Amino acid sequence: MKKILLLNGPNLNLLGTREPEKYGNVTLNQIEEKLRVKCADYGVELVCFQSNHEGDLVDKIQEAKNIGIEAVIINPGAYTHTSVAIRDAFLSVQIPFIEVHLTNIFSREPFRHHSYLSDIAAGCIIGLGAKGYFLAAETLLNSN
Ligand code: CA2
Repeated sequence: MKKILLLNGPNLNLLGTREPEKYGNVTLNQIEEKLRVKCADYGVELVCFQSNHEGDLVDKIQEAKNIGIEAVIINPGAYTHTSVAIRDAFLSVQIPFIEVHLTNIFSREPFRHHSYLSDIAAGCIIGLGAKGYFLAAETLLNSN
């Protein structure tokens, strides 16, 4: 594994600044930096991208193929529950991805119980806070 893409969807740029009781008090920048260092320890480059716009996330997934990304860690935010476009992008590029959610979406409102991505994900890590991103990275870094 040489290159991993970390994707975060809408509102995750607010991490660590609002609703800490729900989403924790670590910022997205802090998560990205720690993950970058962890990946570098394994000689892997981590590419980070966050957007509040669905099409930007689709563009990044399409582009991933052309820049040699071998796996994706994604928290699609609210697009988890709505985005056929992000699902189709993953189906088209055929790059394995791990879906991460900070909160346990199954203990929240019923509309959060369905994900358009989970059935095509390599794995899902749900409800473990920011640790979920690190568990996803460790899994990829220790795979061949
Ligand atoms: O639990 C998760 O990681 C979610 O993907 C978070 C999304 C939510 O729509 C999904 O159902 C589950 C919401 C992200 C909002 O992020 C914020 C972070 C800090 C402050 C406010 C919002």
